[in-house]
Amino acid sequence: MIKVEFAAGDARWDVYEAPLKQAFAKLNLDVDLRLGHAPQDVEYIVYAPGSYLQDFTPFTNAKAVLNLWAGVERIVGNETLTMPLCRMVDPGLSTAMVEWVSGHTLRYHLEIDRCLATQNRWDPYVPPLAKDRPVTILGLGELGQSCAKALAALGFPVTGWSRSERDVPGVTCRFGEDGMHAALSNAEIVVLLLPDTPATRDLLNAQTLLHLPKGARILNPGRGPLIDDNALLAALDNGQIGHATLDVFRVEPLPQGHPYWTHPNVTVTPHIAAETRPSTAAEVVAENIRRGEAGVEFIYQVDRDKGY
Ligand code: NDP
Ligand code: OXD
Repeated sequence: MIKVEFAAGDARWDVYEAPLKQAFAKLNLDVDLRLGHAPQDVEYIVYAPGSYLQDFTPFTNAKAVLNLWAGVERIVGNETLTMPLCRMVDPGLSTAMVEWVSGHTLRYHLEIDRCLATQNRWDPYVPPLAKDRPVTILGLGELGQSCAKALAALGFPVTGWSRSERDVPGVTCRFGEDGMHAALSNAEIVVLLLPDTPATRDLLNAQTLLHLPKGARILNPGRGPLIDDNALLAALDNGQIGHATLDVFRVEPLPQGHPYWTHPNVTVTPHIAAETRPSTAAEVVAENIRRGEAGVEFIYQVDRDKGY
């Protein structure tokens, strides 16, 4: 029997146990899934941030750590982790992110707040068509590309930015440091879907926020450290940035008393943009265990040097 340790937290066990078992059965994998195997017996570790498991040294026979989250910044630098680390790419999670990004983009595009604020008077406002509202997505990976395609399908002119050169049909693609200025320069709405790495920290800062057209709006479902918070607050106060919808923060939960809670031009959502969906994610975990047993390369393996 393949011994799989569920180290993604006791609270998740209730929601993941049945879908994982079903996914293993579907692939004819004979798995002993538990919380609390003897570490030296464990062959695969199902993981999530916040796990009790921080020291992987005793897991001498583990063939891979399978993360239930897309983002790996809280585990990728763990020096006791010597086995392959795979992140989550889950169709359910991607769909959720497309819905969150599309919904909040349309809120800005249609000026829905303006409409809600004028419920006591007849005050017509005609938004431009989507084709006249440029949107930029920083990050053209699994989630960035899905969102870029969805927004392009709604008619927005979409520019995407990545580290290496990408080609996404219907999307203007820019890359590298040189491409960033061009990606920001006409963006009325910017979406951050980058990982948190040393190279992406404070990417939106006092200088780069000035590359955006005045009044641009920001959606951050990526990670809190992508934005220099003080620079954003200053840009919101002076009107350089019109509004920001933030799902992720340097400290989560966002501490009471943080200026984002009360800023009139900030909407906080509590890291709910895209939750991993157990039924689809379980299939990804099972597929990687199948691969490990067949000696085939894992999917969605993290590149430790790049940090994502
Ligand atoms: P991917 O790894 O598939 O994509 C990351 C993208 O970022 C790639 O296009 C990559 O470039 C680009 N990138 C990385 N570093 C740089 C850099 N230095 N300069 C320019 N571009 C860079 O990740 P996903 O799309 O799956 O997820 C993105 C992030 O979304 C996650 O890391 C996580 O932080 C966040 N997330 C948030 C959730 C939420 O609920 N709020 C849920 C799930 C994820 P390249 O293409 O060249 O590699
Ligand atoms: C993730 C997240 O990385 O939920 O999957 O933020």
